[in-house]
Amino acid sequence: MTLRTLLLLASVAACATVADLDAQTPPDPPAAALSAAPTDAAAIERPSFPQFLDTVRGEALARGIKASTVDAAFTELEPLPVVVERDRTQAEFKLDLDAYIKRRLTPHLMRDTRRQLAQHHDLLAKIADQYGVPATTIVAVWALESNLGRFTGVRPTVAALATLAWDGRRPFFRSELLDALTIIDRGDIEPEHLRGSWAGAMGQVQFMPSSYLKYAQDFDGDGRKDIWTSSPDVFASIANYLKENGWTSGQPWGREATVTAAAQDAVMLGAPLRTEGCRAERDMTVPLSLSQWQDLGVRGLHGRALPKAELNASLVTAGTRRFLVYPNYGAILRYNCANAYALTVGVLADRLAASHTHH
Ligand SMILES: [Ca+2]
Repeated sequence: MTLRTLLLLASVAACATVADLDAQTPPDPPAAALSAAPTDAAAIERPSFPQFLDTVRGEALARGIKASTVDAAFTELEPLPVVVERDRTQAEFKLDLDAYIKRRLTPHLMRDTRRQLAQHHDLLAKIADQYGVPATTIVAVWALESNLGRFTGVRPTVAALATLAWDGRRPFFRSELLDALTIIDRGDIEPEHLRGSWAGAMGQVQFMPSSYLKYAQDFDGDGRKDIWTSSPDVFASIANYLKENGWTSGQPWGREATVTAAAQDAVMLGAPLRTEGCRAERDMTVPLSLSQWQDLGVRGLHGRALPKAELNASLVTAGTRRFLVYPNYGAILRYNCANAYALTVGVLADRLAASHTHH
Protein backbone atom coordinates (compact mmCIF):
# COMPACT_ATOMS: atom_id res chain seq x y z
CA MET A 1 0.00 0.00 0.00
CA THR A 2 1.33 3.44 -0.81
CA LEU A 3 1.59 6.19 1.76
CA ARG A 4 -1.06 8.09 -0.15
CA THR A 5 -3.49 5.21 0.17
CA LEU A 6 -2.66 4.94 3.84
CA LEU A 7 -3.19 8.63 4.30
CA LEU A 8 -6.51 8.49 2.53
CA LEU A 9 -7.65 5.50 4.53
CA ALA A 10 -6.39 6.90 7.76
CA SER A 11 -7.88 10.31 7.32
CA VAL A 12 -11.36 9.35 6.29
CA ALA A 13 -12.60 9.68 9.84
CA ALA A 14 -10.28 12.42 10.91
CA CYS A 15 -10.44 15.94 9.71
CA ALA A 16 -10.22 19.27 11.48
CA THR A 17 -9.31 17.56 14.68
CA VAL A 18 -9.07 20.24 17.26
CA ALA A 19 -5.71 21.06 18.72
CA ASP A 20 -4.69 19.40 21.89
CA LEU A 21 -2.83 22.14 23.61
CA ASP A 22 -1.35 20.51 26.68
CA ALA A 23 2.39 20.71 26.96
CA GLN A 24 2.83 16.98 26.59
CA THR A 25 1.84 16.72 22.98
CA PRO A 26 2.21 18.78 19.85
CA PRO A 27 -0.89 20.73 18.91
CA ASP A 28 -2.09 18.82 15.87
CA PRO A 29 -1.39 15.19 15.10
CA PRO A 30 -1.06 14.86 11.31
CA ALA A 31 -3.85 13.11 9.49
CA ALA A 32 -1.72 10.02 9.09
CA ALA A 33 -1.70 9.59 12.82
CA LEU A 34 -5.43 9.58 13.09
CA SER A 35 -7.51 6.68 12.07
CA ALA A 36 -10.76 4.99 12.74
CA ALA A 37 -11.28 4.32 16.43
CA PRO A 38 -10.75 0.77 17.65
CA THR A 39 -13.80 -1.37 17.05
CA ASP A 40 -15.41 -3.80 19.43
CA ALA A 41 -14.56 -6.52 16.96
CA ALA A 42 -10.92 -5.61 17.39
CA ALA A 43 -11.10 -6.41 21.08
CA ILE A 44 -12.18 -9.94 20.31
CA GLU A 45 -9.34 -12.44 20.13
CA ARG A 46 -6.76 -9.84 21.01
CA PRO A 47 -3.42 -11.46 21.80
CA SER A 48 -1.55 -10.53 24.96
CA PHE A 49 0.88 -7.64 24.54
CA PRO A 50 3.95 -9.94 24.68
CA GLN A 51 2.34 -12.27 22.13
CA PHE A 52 1.66 -9.31 19.89
CA LEU A 53 5.27 -8.09 20.19
CA ASP A 54 6.48 -11.57 19.27
CA THR A 55 4.61 -11.47 15.98
CA VAL A 56 5.97 -7.99 15.24
CA ARG A 57 9.46 -9.21 16.08
CA GLY A 58 9.13 -12.03 13.55
CA GLU A 59 7.97 -9.61 10.88
CA ALA A 60 10.77 -7.17 11.70
CA LEU A 61 13.44 -9.86 11.38
CA ALA A 62 11.92 -10.94 8.06
CA ARG A 63 12.34 -7.34 6.91
CA GLY A 64 16.02 -7.50 7.71
CA ILE A 65 15.94 -5.46 10.92
CA LYS A 66 18.64 -6.66 13.33
CA ALA A 67 17.47 -8.85 16.23
CA SER A 68 19.53 -6.72 18.60
CA THR A 69 17.60 -3.61 17.49
CA VAL A 70 14.22 -5.23 18.05
CA ASP A 71 15.21 -6.75 21.37
CA ALA A 72 16.57 -3.46 22.68
CA ALA A 73 13.45 -1.60 21.54
CA PHE A 74 11.08 -4.17 23.04
CA THR A 75 12.86 -4.76 26.35
CA GLU A 76 10.50 -3.95 29.20
CA LEU A 77 8.06 -2.42 26.74
CA GLU A 78 4.58 -1.96 28.18
CA PRO A 79 1.41 -0.55 26.66
CA LEU A 80 0.91 3.12 27.51
CA PRO A 81 -2.47 3.68 29.23
CA VAL A 82 -2.36 7.38 28.34
CA VAL A 83 -2.16 6.52 24.64
CA VAL A 84 -5.17 4.22 24.85
CA GLU A 85 -7.10 6.92 26.67
CA ARG A 86 -6.20 9.63 24.15
CA ASP A 87 -7.00 7.34 21.26
CA ARG A 88 -10.45 6.57 22.60
CA THR A 89 -11.39 10.08 23.57
CA GLN A 90 -9.89 12.21 20.82
CA ALA A 91 -12.09 15.16 20.14
CA GLU A 92 -13.22 15.51 16.59
CA PHE A 93 -15.42 18.44 15.77
CA LYS A 94 -15.31 21.31 13.41
CA LEU A 95 -14.30 24.70 14.59
CA ASP A 96 -15.18 27.86 12.77
CA LEU A 97 -12.13 28.89 10.71
CA ASP A 98 -11.87 32.34 12.27
CA ALA A 99 -11.95 30.83 15.75
CA TYR A 100 -9.38 28.24 14.72
CA ILE A 101 -7.05 30.84 13.21
CA LYS A 102 -7.41 33.06 16.27
CA ARG A 103 -6.61 30.14 18.55
CA ARG A 104 -3.60 28.96 16.54
CA LEU A 105 -2.11 32.22 15.23
CA THR A 106 -1.76 34.05 18.52
CA PRO A 107 0.16 37.36 18.58
CA HIS A 108 2.85 35.48 20.51
CA LEU A 109 3.19 32.83 17.80
CA MET A 110 3.15 35.47 15.03
CA ARG A 111 5.98 37.37 16.71
CA ASP A 112 8.05 34.24 17.29
CA THR A 113 7.41 32.97 13.77
CA ARG A 114 8.60 36.25 12.21
CA ARG A 115 11.65 36.15 14.44
CA GLN A 116 12.51 32.59 13.36
CA LEU A 117 11.97 33.47 9.71
CA ALA A 118 14.49 36.30 10.05
CA GLN A 119 16.93 34.30 12.14
CA HIS A 120 17.07 31.42 9.64
CA HIS A 121 16.81 33.63 6.58
CA ASP A 122 19.89 32.39 4.71
CA LEU A 123 19.30 28.70 5.45
CA LEU A 124 15.62 28.96 4.48
CA ALA A 125 16.49 30.81 1.27
CA LYS A 126 18.86 28.02 0.30
CA ILE A 127 16.29 25.30 1.05
CA ALA A 128 13.48 27.24 -0.68
CA ASP A 129 15.66 27.52 -3.76
CA GLN A 130 16.62 23.85 -3.78
CA TYR A 131 13.14 22.40 -3.17
CA GLY A 132 11.00 25.08 -4.78
CA VAL A 133 8.88 25.68 -1.68
CA PRO A 134 8.75 29.22 -0.20
CA ALA A 135 10.44 29.85 3.15
CA THR A 136 7.19 31.32 4.47
CA THR A 137 5.32 28.07 3.74
CA ILE A 138 8.02 25.93 5.34
CA VAL A 139 7.96 28.05 8.49
CA ALA A 140 4.15 28.13 8.56
CA VAL A 141 4.01 24.33 8.60
CA TRP A 142 6.72 24.22 11.27
CA ALA A 143 4.79 26.74 13.41
CA LEU A 144 1.56 24.74 13.24
CA GLU A 145 3.07 21.27 13.58
CA SER A 146 5.25 21.81 16.63
CA ASN A 147 4.93 25.45 17.64
CA LEU A 148 8.32 26.17 15.98
CA GLY A 149 9.88 23.06 17.44
CA ARG A 150 8.75 23.69 21.02
CA PHE A 151 6.21 20.87 21.25
CA THR A 152 7.60 17.83 19.55
CA GLY A 153 6.01 15.34 21.90
CA VAL A 154 7.42 13.40 24.82
CA ARG A 155 5.85 9.99 24.21
CA PRO A 156 8.24 7.18 23.33
CA THR A 157 7.30 6.44 19.71
CA VAL A 158 7.84 2.68 19.78
CA ALA A 159 5.68 2.26 22.88
CA ALA A 160 2.98 4.58 21.54
CA LEU A 161 2.78 2.80 18.18
CA ALA A 162 2.91 -0.66 19.79
CA THR A 163 0.04 0.36 22.07
CA LEU A 164 -2.08 1.67 19.19
CA ALA A 165 -1.31 -1.33 16.96
CA TRP A 166 -2.07 -3.83 19.74
CA ASP A 167 -5.06 -2.11 21.33
CA GLY A 168 -7.01 -1.49 18.16
CA ARG A 169 -5.51 -4.23 16.00
CA ARG A 170 -4.99 -1.67 13.28
CA PRO A 171 -2.62 -2.56 10.44
CA PHE A 172 -1.77 1.12 9.89
CA PHE A 173 -0.06 1.43 13.28
CA ARG A 174 1.57 -2.00 13.02
CA SER A 175 3.15 -0.89 9.79
CA GLU A 176 4.26 2.39 11.40
CA LEU A 177 5.77 0.43 14.31
CA LEU A 178 7.85 -1.63 11.89
CA ASP A 179 8.97 1.58 10.18
CA ALA A 180 9.98 3.02 13.58
CA LEU A 181 12.15 -0.07 14.16
CA THR A 182 13.71 0.47 10.74
CA ILE A 183 14.59 4.05 11.71
CA ILE A 184 16.31 2.87 14.89
CA ASP A 185 18.05 0.09 12.96
CA ARG A 186 19.54 2.60 10.54
CA GLY A 187 21.05 4.57 13.39
CA ASP A 188 19.36 7.87 12.59
CA ILE A 189 18.44 8.31 16.23
CA GLU A 190 18.99 6.51 19.51
CA PRO A 191 15.87 4.60 20.63
CA GLU A 192 15.60 6.62 23.84
CA HIS A 193 15.37 9.82 21.79
CA LEU A 194 12.73 8.48 19.41
CA ARG A 195 9.84 10.45 20.83
CA GLY A 196 6.79 12.27 19.59
CA SER A 197 3.05 12.60 19.98
CA TRP A 198 0.83 9.96 21.55
CA ALA A 199 -0.26 9.07 18.02
CA GLY A 200 3.27 8.41 16.79
CA ALA A 201 4.07 11.65 14.95
CA MET A 202 7.70 12.51 15.48
CA GLY A 203 9.91 15.52 15.97
CA GLN A 204 9.59 19.13 14.90
CA VAL A 205 7.97 18.10 11.61
CA GLN A 206 5.57 15.57 13.16
CA PHE A 207 6.22 12.88 10.57
CA MET A 208 4.86 9.40 11.06
CA PRO A 209 7.69 6.84 10.72
CA SER A 210 6.60 5.94 7.16
CA SER A 211 6.78 9.60 6.15
CA TYR A 212 10.17 9.87 7.81
CA LEU A 213 11.48 6.97 5.72
CA LYS A 214 10.11 8.51 2.54
CA TYR A 215 10.72 12.23 2.99
CA ALA A 216 13.15 13.11 5.82
CA GLN A 217 16.29 14.91 4.65
CA ASP A 218 19.85 15.20 5.94
CA PHE A 219 20.44 18.79 4.88
CA ASP A 220 23.31 19.55 7.26
CA GLY A 221 25.18 16.56 5.89
CA ASP A 222 26.11 14.84 9.15
CA GLY A 223 24.77 11.51 7.90
CA ARG A 224 21.63 11.54 10.05
CA LYS A 225 18.16 12.71 9.20
CA ASP A 226 17.52 14.56 12.43
CA ILE A 227 13.99 15.97 12.52
CA TRP A 228 14.26 16.38 16.29
CA THR A 229 17.12 18.85 16.75
CA SER A 230 18.65 19.94 13.41
CA SER A 231 17.07 23.07 11.89
CA PRO A 232 18.51 22.37 8.40
CA ASP A 233 17.12 18.82 8.48
CA VAL A 234 13.75 20.02 9.85
CA PHE A 235 13.23 22.71 7.19
CA ALA A 236 14.45 20.55 4.31
CA SER A 237 12.26 17.65 5.44
CA ILE A 238 9.14 19.85 5.43
CA ALA A 239 10.05 21.27 2.02
CA ASN A 240 10.77 17.82 0.63
CA TYR A 241 7.46 16.46 1.92
CA LEU A 242 5.54 19.22 0.17
CA LYS A 243 7.58 18.94 -3.02
CA GLU A 244 7.18 15.16 -3.22
CA ASN A 245 3.45 15.52 -2.58
CA GLY A 246 2.90 17.79 -5.53
CA TRP A 247 4.01 21.33 -4.61
CA THR A 248 4.82 23.25 -7.77
CA SER A 249 7.43 25.96 -7.48
CA GLY A 250 6.22 29.47 -8.21
CA GLN A 251 2.52 28.76 -7.78
CA PRO A 252 0.43 30.22 -4.94
CA TRP A 253 -1.59 27.99 -2.60
CA GLY A 254 -4.88 29.83 -2.95
CA ARG A 255 -6.70 33.07 -2.29
CA GLU A 256 -9.65 34.27 -0.31
CA ALA A 257 -12.73 34.73 -2.47
CA THR A 258 -16.26 36.07 -2.31
CA VAL A 259 -19.46 34.62 -3.71
CA THR A 260 -22.29 37.10 -4.03
CA ALA A 261 -25.77 36.04 -2.96
CA ALA A 262 -26.84 36.25 -6.60
CA ALA A 263 -24.09 33.81 -7.63
CA GLN A 264 -24.79 31.18 -4.95
CA ASP A 265 -27.10 29.04 -7.09
CA ALA A 266 -24.86 29.16 -10.14
CA VAL A 267 -21.94 28.05 -7.99
CA MET A 268 -23.94 25.22 -6.42
CA LEU A 269 -24.98 23.95 -9.85
CA GLY A 270 -21.77 24.61 -11.72
CA ALA A 271 -19.29 23.38 -9.14
CA PRO A 272 -20.32 20.19 -7.29
CA LEU A 273 -18.30 18.84 -4.38
CA ARG A 274 -15.67 16.22 -5.07
CA THR A 275 -16.66 12.62 -4.41
CA GLU A 276 -13.21 11.19 -3.75
CA GLY A 277 -10.31 11.77 -1.40
CA CYS A 278 -10.07 12.40 2.31
CA ARG A 279 -12.85 14.20 4.10
CA ALA A 280 -11.32 17.64 3.56
CA GLU A 281 -11.07 16.96 -0.17
CA ARG A 282 -14.71 15.87 -0.28
CA ASP A 283 -15.59 19.22 1.29
CA MET A 284 -14.01 20.98 -1.72
CA THR A 285 -15.60 21.53 -5.11
CA VAL A 286 -14.27 19.96 -8.27
CA PRO A 287 -11.52 22.09 -9.82
CA LEU A 288 -12.52 24.72 -12.38
CA SER A 289 -10.46 27.28 -14.25
CA LEU A 290 -10.30 30.79 -12.82
CA SER A 291 -12.20 32.10 -15.84
CA GLN A 292 -14.99 29.59 -15.15
CA TRP A 293 -15.15 30.78 -11.56
CA GLN A 294 -15.26 34.37 -12.78
CA ASP A 295 -18.17 33.45 -15.08
CA LEU A 296 -20.03 31.78 -12.20
CA GLY A 297 -19.81 35.03 -10.25
CA VAL A 298 -16.95 34.29 -7.87
CA ARG A 299 -14.67 37.26 -7.12
CA GLY A 300 -11.62 38.03 -5.08
CA LEU A 301 -11.74 39.97 -1.84
CA HIS A 302 -13.60 43.29 -2.06
CA GLY A 303 -15.28 42.10 -5.25
CA ARG A 304 -12.14 42.32 -7.36
CA ALA A 305 -11.98 40.35 -10.59
CA LEU A 306 -10.10 37.05 -10.39
CA PRO A 307 -6.64 36.97 -11.97
CA LYS A 308 -6.35 35.72 -15.53
CA ALA A 309 -3.83 33.05 -14.56
CA GLU A 310 -4.03 29.59 -16.16
CA LEU A 311 -4.71 27.85 -12.86
CA ASN A 312 -7.41 25.47 -11.77
CA ALA A 313 -8.98 26.12 -8.41
CA SER A 314 -11.45 24.48 -6.05
CA LEU A 315 -13.77 26.42 -3.78
CA VAL A 316 -13.53 25.75 -0.05
CA THR A 317 -16.13 27.11 2.34
CA ALA A 318 -14.91 27.65 5.87
CA GLY A 319 -17.58 29.11 8.11
CA THR A 320 -18.40 32.47 6.58
CA ARG A 321 -15.24 32.62 4.48
CA ARG A 322 -14.56 31.24 1.03
CA PHE A 323 -11.26 30.35 -0.58
CA LEU A 324 -10.24 29.37 -4.07
CA VAL A 325 -7.43 26.87 -3.63
CA TYR A 326 -4.89 25.86 -6.26
CA PRO A 327 -3.12 22.53 -6.79
CA ASN A 328 -0.43 23.44 -4.22
CA TYR A 329 -3.12 23.41 -1.54
CA GLY A 330 -3.37 19.67 -2.13
CA ALA A 331 0.25 19.27 -1.02
CA ILE A 332 -0.58 20.95 2.30
CA LEU A 333 -3.59 18.65 2.73
CA ARG A 334 -1.30 15.66 2.17
CA TYR A 335 0.62 16.86 5.22
CA ASN A 336 -2.52 17.02 7.29
CA CYS A 337 -5.89 16.45 5.71
CA ALA A 338 -7.99 19.12 7.38
CA ASN A 339 -9.13 22.29 5.68
CA ALA A 340 -8.83 24.31 8.90
CA TYR A 341 -5.19 23.25 9.10
CA ALA A 342 -4.32 23.80 5.44
CA LEU A 343 -6.07 27.17 5.23
CA THR A 344 -4.31 28.31 8.40
CA VAL A 345 -0.95 27.31 6.91
CA GLY A 346 -1.80 29.34 3.79
CA VAL A 347 -3.04 32.36 5.73
CA LEU A 348 0.03 32.31 7.99
CA ALA A 349 2.40 32.01 5.03
CA ASP A 350 0.68 34.98 3.34
CA ARG A 351 0.91 37.08 6.50
CA LEU A 352 4.61 36.27 6.80
CA ALA A 353 5.20 37.10 3.14
CA ALA A 354 3.37 40.41 3.51
CA SER A 355 5.33 41.52 6.56
CA HIS A 356 8.53 40.33 4.87
CA THR A 357 7.89 42.64 1.93
CA HIS A 358 7.02 45.63 4.07
CA HIS A 359 10.11 45.55 6.23
CA1 LIG B 1 21.58 15.76 9.55
